[in-house]
Amino acid sequence: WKFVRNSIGLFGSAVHEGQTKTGTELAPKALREGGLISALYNLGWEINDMGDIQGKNHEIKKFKSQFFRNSQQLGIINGEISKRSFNIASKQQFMLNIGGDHSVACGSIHGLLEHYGDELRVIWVDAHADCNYELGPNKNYHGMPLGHLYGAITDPIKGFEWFKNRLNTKNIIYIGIRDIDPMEREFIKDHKIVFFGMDEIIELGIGQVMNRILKLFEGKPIHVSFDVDSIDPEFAHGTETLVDGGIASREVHYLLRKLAASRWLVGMDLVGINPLLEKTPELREQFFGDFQQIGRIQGTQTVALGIELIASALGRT
Ligand code: 6HN
Ligand code: MN
Ligand code: MN
Ligand code: MN
Repeated sequence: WKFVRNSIGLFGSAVHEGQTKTGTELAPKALREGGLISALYNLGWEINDMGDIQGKNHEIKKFKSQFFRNSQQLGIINGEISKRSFNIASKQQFMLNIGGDHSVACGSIHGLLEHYGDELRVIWVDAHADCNYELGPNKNYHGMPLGHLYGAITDPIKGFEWFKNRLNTKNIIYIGIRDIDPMEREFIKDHKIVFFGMDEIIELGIGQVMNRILKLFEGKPIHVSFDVDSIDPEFAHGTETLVDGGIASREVHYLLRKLAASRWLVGMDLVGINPLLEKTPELREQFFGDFQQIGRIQGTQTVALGIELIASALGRT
């Protein structure tokens, strides 16, 4: 595999249909208005901005589903995301998918699997394991995309006719998980999925965690699926599923800088930002975050942090 490390294929997935609150669909716009594009440009990237996929444009008459909320609509949206993700990877560009809730990672990873095949490695940074299947406790697909990609959901789902790729459970590592449903716990145990939960991060330190992960994934194309609820609510309050005791902001920046420095990182989802749930909704202008390198950014606390996280993953030193 190879990809040209100077070009980004970027799109927003303006989607909230994977859960019950509105707001995550506003994140792509908020990140753009906050200065995301110029931040990436200032880091030396060429940007192919494909615009946003709008969840609400897909009009479906019947929403009733035996599987999960908005299943047909999410199938159509993720089919579109998968196509874009595959096209970007085929052009050897970095795939940047701005969510949206975490349901949009189904499509982006599916598209990368189409191009990279079994070589692809995934780092899932999240408070949650997102591998519910059958009926997840809440019937929300944002808790299920990995269950689906692992092949644990076997029934055909209307809207997902395009879905065919599988993610081998050996090719994923979790970081930051601390709120796991019983079904997920069993699944992770049975499949011996490698994870670094909060206890492991505290006991080993994030430096040792990253050493181990980069050794395991050495030389492979890596995709990072980053849910902002992995971060401690102190630093990222604007998200639906807050879980206390999370990763500190300096540690997630370190994690992403390490991935950038490896030069194996080929894709990123940034998901879970909900500007409507922000504790302090006033826009903050940030001048303290490497002003010269990424320029001026602004947004709510979590939006501004989101831009900074993407910058760290894309080579800010
Ligand atoms: N996320 N495990 C819970 C559920 O509803 O299945 C929470 C899922 C959270 C999903 O944060 O992306
Ligand atoms: Mn969510
Ligand atoms: Mn998630
Ligand atoms: Mn989560």
